[in-house]
Amino acid sequence: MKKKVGIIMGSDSDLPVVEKAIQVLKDYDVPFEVHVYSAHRTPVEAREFAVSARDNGFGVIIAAAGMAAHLAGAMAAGTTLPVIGIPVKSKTLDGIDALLSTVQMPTGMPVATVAIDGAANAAMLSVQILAVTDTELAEKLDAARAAGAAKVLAKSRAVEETYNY
Ligand code: RP5
Repeated sequence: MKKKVGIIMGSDSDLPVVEKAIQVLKDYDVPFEVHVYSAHRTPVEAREFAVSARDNGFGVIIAAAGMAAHLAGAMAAGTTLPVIGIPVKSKTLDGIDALLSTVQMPTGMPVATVAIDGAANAAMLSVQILAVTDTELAEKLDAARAAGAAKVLAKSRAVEETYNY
């Protein structure tokens, strides 16, 4: 049975960012569930998700939140599954508030924090974690890396042809 990725966001207003993670997981054919649970507004549901995640077939949790972003930390407090935090940019502090709230976890409660609004990388990292025990997924990752490198080298050739003298 393939492990699922749990994607939790603090508000449906985080969806425009979270959709980038959803797309990556679809691209890799990784099963996932998406929920809106807030560390502050619905702490009971958030906690229940975290503590039952391993038994419910999840292998990784991605938590996206903005402002005083305690969601990823709350997930980490409830499970020993790997938790990836996405700090979501807000209007007032450009996401620095969420970045610091997500990344500055106490020892023993790690959250792997990606860049502000870095949802695609959060999903990539979750795929890489699942690929530790999934050869097919690892091969897909290798193929994507090779395709990405080929694209960059093609761009390099175009620049070289235009500007070298
Ligand atoms: C956070 O507060 C959410 O993750 C969201 O980024 C932010 C604002 O939420 P809304 O007021 O838009 O629901 O908890």
